[in-house]
Amino acid sequence: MGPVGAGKTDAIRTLSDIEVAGTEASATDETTRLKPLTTVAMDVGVLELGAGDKVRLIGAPGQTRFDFMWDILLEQAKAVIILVDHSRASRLTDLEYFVRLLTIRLGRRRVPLAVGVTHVDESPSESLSGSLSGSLSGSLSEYRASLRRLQPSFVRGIAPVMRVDARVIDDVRALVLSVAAMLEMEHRFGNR
Ligand SMILES: Nc1nc2c(ncn2[C@@H]2O[C@H](COP(=O)(O)OP(=O)(O)O)[C@@H](O)[C@H]2O)c(=O)[nH]1
Ligand SMILES: [Mg+2]
Repeated sequence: MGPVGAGKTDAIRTLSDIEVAGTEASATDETTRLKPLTTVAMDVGVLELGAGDKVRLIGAPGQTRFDFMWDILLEQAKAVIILVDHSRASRLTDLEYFVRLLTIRLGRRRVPLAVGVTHVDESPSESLSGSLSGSLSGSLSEYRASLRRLQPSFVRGIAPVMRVDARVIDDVRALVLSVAAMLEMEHRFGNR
């Protein structure tokens, strides 16, 4: 999940072992100004883990008029990843919006969550690397602080916050494997 332009479609394209069943179409509403093509329904990809295991990658629709689909997708979701566009002034409100939405829609369910911070390269003044004041852990910590403040009840364990470029396979793989690892731990050790 994540706001329009955060990199959901690209992340799934980057990682999927099958051709992504994309649903890109011309935007006709408020997103037209943001980009000419937008995700109107959802993106579906598959990551093969070997031994027949697969991770199905679903990019949730970014437009609010498709909100109803989120309940259907979340019902089957084993884990959730939120992508946040670091170049947007509203980046913290964006994260909070999705955390609140998930809190309401997941109800009593608990799932692993990971947060991927994208478009860092496009925000030089806010760069996550470089000067001390804008150091990697420094800027990522504003997202972590936001999560601590919200204390989302649906999150199982602690949600990792990682810098990712949706076009870079190693970045996206690390993000997906972080939630896969949490699921693996739970599967093996339960709540111990
Ligand atoms: N510069 C830069 N571009 C990115 C990054 N992540 C994604 N993009 C680009 O941002 C654009 C929007 O991504 P898209 O996957 O369509 O976003 P969606 O609306 O969330 O599906 C695409 O052109 C991506 O290639 C990043 O970390 N840096
Ligand atoms: Mg998209």
